[in-house]
Amino acid sequence: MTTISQIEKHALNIRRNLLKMIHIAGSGHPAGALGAADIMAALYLEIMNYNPKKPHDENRDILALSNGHIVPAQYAALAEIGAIAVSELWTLRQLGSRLQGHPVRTLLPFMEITSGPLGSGLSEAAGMALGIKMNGARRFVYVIVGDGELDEGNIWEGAMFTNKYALSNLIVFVMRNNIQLDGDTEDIMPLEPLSDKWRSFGWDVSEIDGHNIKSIIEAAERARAIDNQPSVIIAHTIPGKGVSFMEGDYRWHGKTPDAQELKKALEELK
Ligand SMILES: Cc1ncc(C[n+]2csc(CCOP(=O)(O)OP(=O)(O)O)c2C)c(N)n1
Ligand SMILES: [Mg+2]
Repeated sequence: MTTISQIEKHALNIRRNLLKMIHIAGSGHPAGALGAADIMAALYLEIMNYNPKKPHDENRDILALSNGHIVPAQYAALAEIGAIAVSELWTLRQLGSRLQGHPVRTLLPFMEITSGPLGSGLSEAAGMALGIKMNGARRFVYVIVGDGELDEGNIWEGAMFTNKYALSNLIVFVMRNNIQLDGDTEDIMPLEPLSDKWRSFGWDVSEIDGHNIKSIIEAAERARAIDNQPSVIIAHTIPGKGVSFMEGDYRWHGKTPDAQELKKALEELK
């Protein structure tokens, strides 16, 4: 078993590496990725059932990243578990690299869906969860969606479908960081009361501090124990978490840190 403080160390490495990657690439989305680092670390180091050496194991759990723009956090997490080499991280967004700016399913092991166009990941994951259920297998499909991504109608189609088939093997994490591309979510398209919306679609809802590793693990355990409906975990997170000048500021949604900013950020992430 991995301890909480070990997972926190992995989350710190994920934050440091994803910022370096985005800086070298000259393009990327630091705010959401930094906010998702603790959940990525908890999923790969503790929550999910898989063997890093066996991506084709038909009994392992699945993580579908629907808000594909935060994929540097996932690549960095895959490096933490040894599924890819740290040196490969520095090829982000280069021509011919397996690490494109948004996930490409066929390029890397453990990339379950191709994403980037927001809104489709939940529906794709629901199809997988239904297939798993029809096969009578015990596997979980975890999905990460952004809060701004919830503006996409397709999310709610997926939510209805998942409820119709009572896909209790599907667990969604909503990155509730209150920002999207060019503003705060409640200014652009108000989502509240968000829990009530999911509940009215037939989902079990929990809300957690998405930076508290213990809370993340416990919420996933609770969700796995529910056997008659899908679960959503609304994870309250801080965009840019860990870097003072990025925290809470939507302008870091898709802005690359320059050399000075990277240096300052890495000094803070220790
Ligand atoms: C269908 C579609 N429309 C627009 C975009 C452009 N886009 C990329 S990320 C983003 C904001 C999404 O908000 P959220 O999921 O909350 O991301 P965060 O800013 O928190 O990282 C938008 C509009 C896209 N990728 N796909
Ligand atoms: Mg957001």
